[in-house]
Amino acid sequence: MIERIAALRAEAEAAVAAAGTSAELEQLRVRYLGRKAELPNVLRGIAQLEPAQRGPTGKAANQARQALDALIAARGEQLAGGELEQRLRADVVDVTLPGRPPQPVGHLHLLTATRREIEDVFLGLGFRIAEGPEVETVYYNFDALNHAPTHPARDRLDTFYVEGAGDVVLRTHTSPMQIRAMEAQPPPLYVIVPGRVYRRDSDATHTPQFHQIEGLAVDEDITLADLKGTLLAFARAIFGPDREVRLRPHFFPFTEPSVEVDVSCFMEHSARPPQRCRVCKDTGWVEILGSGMVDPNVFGYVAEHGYDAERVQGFAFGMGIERIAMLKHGVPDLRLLYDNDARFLEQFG
Ligand code: 2NM
Repeated sequence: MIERIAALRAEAEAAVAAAGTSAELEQLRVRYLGRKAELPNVLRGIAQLEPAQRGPTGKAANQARQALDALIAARGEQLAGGELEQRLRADVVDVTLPGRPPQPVGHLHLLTATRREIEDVFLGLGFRIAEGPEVETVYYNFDALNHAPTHPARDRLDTFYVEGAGDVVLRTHTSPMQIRAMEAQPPPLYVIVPGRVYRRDSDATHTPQFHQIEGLAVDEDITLADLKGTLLAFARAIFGPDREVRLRPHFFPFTEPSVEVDVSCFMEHSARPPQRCRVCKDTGWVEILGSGMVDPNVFGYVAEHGYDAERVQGFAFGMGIERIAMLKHGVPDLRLLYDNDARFLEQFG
């Protein structure tokens, strides 16, 4: 009997050591230590043995059971630990992954995306971005920008004056911030100023509030060629690498000479002669912005900040962000940009 116990014990020990899973181990526990197993049966039958054999047999069977118990418990912990590891690895949740199905996250408004696109072009050319107040003084909005006292834009029918505040207006362009930028920093200065501007205008092509980006470069030896090269780089970055620009004489109060800048038409013209091109009316050119060499009178207003009109020159330009966005994306009506109709906006994700 003692030999049988030893054989059972050895067999069970080998099986337990070889068990690969907790479930397998549980089957072994039932087989060797369960109610109907051989070893517990031996222990239950001790009383029927010869008195001389009861002691040694009972002792061997007890030891075998205890040893197996301990072995199964130890192996069980080992297996459970490994299985937990595996489950943790398999069940890992990466909370940074998009949901399934992916949830729509929205996108920037066309005007914001266009502003950033334009900003990126000029950042790449070495300009920095400055933003300033939308409520301005007449001094910054008109006087320091060389607007004559009789200039029509000063009229109360054209500009929003803040009631009871003296000479305070909603800025009609972002140029006042360029005067502030010059006051804050001596040349060389390369700055663009994006932002909201306000004019008393409201029809199919004008809203009383719109967005501009203006630019100003002041340095020694700045010429009209620098202006043209800069705006050519801009036009190609926004409207395509094959674009050309052309300058047409114009008038602005703060620049002399002043020009309007056209970009060569970026529409496909080949396939449909009977209809006129919607973008360029078959002229081949599209107006995109106004520009010019900074009038020395403007530097006169910031002379004490290091802007000596005998030493520095500058070019400046201004464009409507709405116009650039509409041209580039073929938007037929300005009001679409402000209606907040998702069916329109979602086309520009
Ligand atoms: C334009 C056209 C031409 C302009 C001028 C200045 C400043 F500050 F230098 F005087 N800022 N912006 C300018 C010149 C703006 O917008 C159509």
